Amino acid sequence: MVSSLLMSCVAMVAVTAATRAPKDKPNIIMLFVDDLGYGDLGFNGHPTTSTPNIDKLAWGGKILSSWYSGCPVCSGSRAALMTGRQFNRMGVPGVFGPVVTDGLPLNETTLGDQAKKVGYATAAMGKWHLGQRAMYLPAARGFDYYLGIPYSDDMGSARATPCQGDTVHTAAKPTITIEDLTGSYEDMGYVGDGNQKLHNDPGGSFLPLVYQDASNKNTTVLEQPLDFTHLAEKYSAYVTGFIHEHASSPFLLYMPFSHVHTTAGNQRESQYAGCMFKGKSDRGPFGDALAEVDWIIGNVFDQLETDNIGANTLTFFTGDNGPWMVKELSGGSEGLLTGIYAGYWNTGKGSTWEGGMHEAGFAHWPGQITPMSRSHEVVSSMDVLPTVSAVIGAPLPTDRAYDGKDMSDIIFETNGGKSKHEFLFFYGGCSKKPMPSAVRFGVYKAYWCTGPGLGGCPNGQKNCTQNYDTQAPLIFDLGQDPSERYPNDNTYMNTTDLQAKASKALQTELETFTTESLISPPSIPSEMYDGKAYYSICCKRPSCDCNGAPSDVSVLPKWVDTTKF
Ligand SMILES: [Ca+2]
Repeated sequence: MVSSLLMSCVAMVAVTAATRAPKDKPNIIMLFVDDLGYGDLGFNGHPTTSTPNIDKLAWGGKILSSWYSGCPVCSGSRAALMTGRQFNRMGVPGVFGPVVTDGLPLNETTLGDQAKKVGYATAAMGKWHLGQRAMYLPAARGFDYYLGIPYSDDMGSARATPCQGDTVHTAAKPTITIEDLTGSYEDMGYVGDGNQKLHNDPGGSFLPLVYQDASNKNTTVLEQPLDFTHLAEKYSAYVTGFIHEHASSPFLLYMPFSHVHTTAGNQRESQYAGCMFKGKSDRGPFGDALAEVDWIIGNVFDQLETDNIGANTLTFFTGDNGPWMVKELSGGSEGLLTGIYAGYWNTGKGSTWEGGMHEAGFAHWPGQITPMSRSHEVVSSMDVLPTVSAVIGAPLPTDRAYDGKDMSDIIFETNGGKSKHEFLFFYGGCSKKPMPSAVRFGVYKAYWCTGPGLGGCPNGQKNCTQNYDTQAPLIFDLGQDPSERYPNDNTYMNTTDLQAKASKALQTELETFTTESLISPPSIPSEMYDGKAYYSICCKRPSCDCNGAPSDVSVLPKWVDTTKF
């Protein structure tokens, strides 16, 4: 009896990660960097940024050089990634403000929900940005754990404790207004109805760092306003602790970085990094912030190696939208995706020009994905959910339309390695409902309108949006012309045939695409203060300013190194 018990204990111990077959419920890591340009990374040719860990992963896997985001701004892009569906199909606006009543509709199935169906442990780190009310935060949307800033870095002021040698201690004040934060998004039509309300909610003034555990669904405010200087150490401790704790069973780790989005105006240079990286990059504060992202990613992959689960882990990397051009040196780089034909330089974040939506991307899985390989087949962030679902064996819901496609053939080089996107439509930017702005088909991209990125037309120009006849869209051959310089050039393409093809696809899209409206759920008791409803995240009413504290590390799981908090 004793010996048989002993034997079974030994057998249990032996079933560790190292012995799990690589394709048996592999771990999934999704790396998602905020406002990262196509040209910002070492592997894509930036001469001075330092991204050795990201570059090593890209080269160790398959670079996906035609990866598109689902929306040229933050919330729409995340909604598309989390659900595999076009953001406007769900009624999600381009951007949710920090005090809104609505979020990603509660009947949507997220990547986390898919992983939970097949028994995965799930964690999210960083910028969620699909609604800040508890019912919309990760712990209610398929993630067991969440640590992060629930929206953009600039949606509230923050602290940044000084590093040695710093002469400036950036304080949280002055308070910024919701109008300051969402003004340029509103100008571009990216803000939904729920964002127009509740402007007097003080919770939007100071960035919170929150922790959630799905087992109790409590949202604990660890800091408000949070400290940017030590944020990366906390993120790193949390994700490496999660990996180690769950090394012997399958997990999904979603890492939408708070970096490298610009901050509110009270931070010098509108970027941040910890003391290891501050002032170190020749690329300046943006390069410092990106180096810190690379450091966290390096720690994650060191942890996989320590736990001997690298071969059990499929990783995707991309950005949520292109660089925010009007932020100048504090924003990212489009690289060669400049959209020269526009005649203005603001062709990044917020626009459907290539610079706004074409992202750096790769897939990495030692032993399953060919190292040093590359494909320019069209993929989308919307493909992640169907692809991961196929890989982990989680059936997709059958009661809804999916815009994303399983990209397994491309990353695993099966069935000719082709994209399943015959037509990939782009919504947002210059388009007015229900029209898409543009479509990618094969090497071509057709535009029914072109317009500038967030911040509008450069040089005080009133209107630089151009509309094109539905039958005669502007067409570029991106195979030969990634910088979009020579549209409708009949020397290289039969424009008439291509326009007819795009127009026919548009007609089908308009006939079949449906959109929904967001519904704001009623107030719940925890949202009431002094007889009035407030929806923001707040450490302590009425001011929501706790001067950084409280940092209640006792709520963190035992696998987090709380000395970093
Ligand atoms: Ca973004």
